[in-house]
Amino acid sequence: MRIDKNHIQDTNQKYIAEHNRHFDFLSSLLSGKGYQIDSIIKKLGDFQVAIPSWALGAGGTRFGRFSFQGEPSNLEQKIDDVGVLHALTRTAGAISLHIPWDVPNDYNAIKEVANSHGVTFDAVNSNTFQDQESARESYKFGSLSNASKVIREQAIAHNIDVIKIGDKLGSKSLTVWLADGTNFPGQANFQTALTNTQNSLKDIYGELPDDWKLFIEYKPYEPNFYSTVIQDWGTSFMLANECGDKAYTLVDLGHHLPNTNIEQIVSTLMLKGKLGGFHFNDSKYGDDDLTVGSIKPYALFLIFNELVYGMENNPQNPYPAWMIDASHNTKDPLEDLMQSLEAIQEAYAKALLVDQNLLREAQVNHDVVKCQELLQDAYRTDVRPLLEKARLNRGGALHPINAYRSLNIRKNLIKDRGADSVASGL
Ligand SMILES: [Mn+2]
Repeated sequence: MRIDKNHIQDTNQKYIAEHNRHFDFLSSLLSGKGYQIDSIIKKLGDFQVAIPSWALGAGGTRFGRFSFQGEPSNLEQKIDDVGVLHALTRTAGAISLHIPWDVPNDYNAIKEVANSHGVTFDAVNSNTFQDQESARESYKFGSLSNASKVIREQAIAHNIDVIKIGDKLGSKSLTVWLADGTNFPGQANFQTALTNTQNSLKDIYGELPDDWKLFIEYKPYEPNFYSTVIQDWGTSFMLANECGDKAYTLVDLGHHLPNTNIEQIVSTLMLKGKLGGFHFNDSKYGDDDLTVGSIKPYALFLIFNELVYGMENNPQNPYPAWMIDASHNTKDPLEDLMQSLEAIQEAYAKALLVDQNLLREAQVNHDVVKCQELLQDAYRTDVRPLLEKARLNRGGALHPINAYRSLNIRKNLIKDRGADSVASGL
């Protein structure tokens, strides 16, 4: 499945006059306020978000999974789906693989497929939260933290394998998320579990190529409900510091208790040069994995406000890796991902409109009202014409979801792959 660029241009014809009207209005408004429109549009175009291989099929809950037709059943098809997203949005230029499901049979062939779509390989993800068929030891009671040395060694070896697979594809980072924890008080010794985790991570870190990064994800609960070994950003930060310069904290928006001030966490990590990566999603209650920006778009904007500030003022922090980590139980996964990409770009564009100099001045003057006005003035601006322009400049669709529908892409995927094609790794 490959989209002809001319077909995308054809779908744009219907919207171009309207786009031009909206863009001219917004750009004269923003130029009048002193904004550099071209620079904002370039930043939006440069902002690429990795798509996780596990988000291309229908997700599910422990109560059931309702398959979406025409899902990608192998790695090549998953990359093709990311290619579709990238062709339409021009902002999905990378894929993040999950091992063991995405091990290539033919590395060169897979690299060629990705290359033909302009898609690169972002962070590779290990999986020690479930047992694989061939596994000798079980992760039922944990992996890197397990009280059993043999089990820890199996989990360490798996992570090292994942690094080797990623290295052959051109990935430059490994993301580790652990399900390790306990369901009941007294089930495990907290200090032993943390020490084991630290030592296991150091062993993995020791195998990283020089130009790689290790991302350590955290989560307060689920699948375990009493304790999680890496429960919060502080624990992840501490472990990253213990490992060394190439280890960083990864923030997943859904991995926080309700009402956590995530923008403050982002700010602290960037100040300390330890924000390595980001998993975008949205939630109402917990790790809901909903479409980015669907529940709390203002919170997303505030997070981007800190990211923009950090990217401009914290040279000690490397450019973070951006990735979506969501699950699609009811929507067409590709449409859902396009909505997420749009929400991310929108929050980023609005954050770029915050006048940091005026904000600093208002903060110093303790003008609380002015501080809020500055943030909300940016937030209330309809920036969608800027996003459209960024896509248009790069050959993308003015309205990706409309183009996806009018080009009958899902219908074609079903025709190619069959109605009952199910994505692996979910
Ligand atoms: Mn995640």
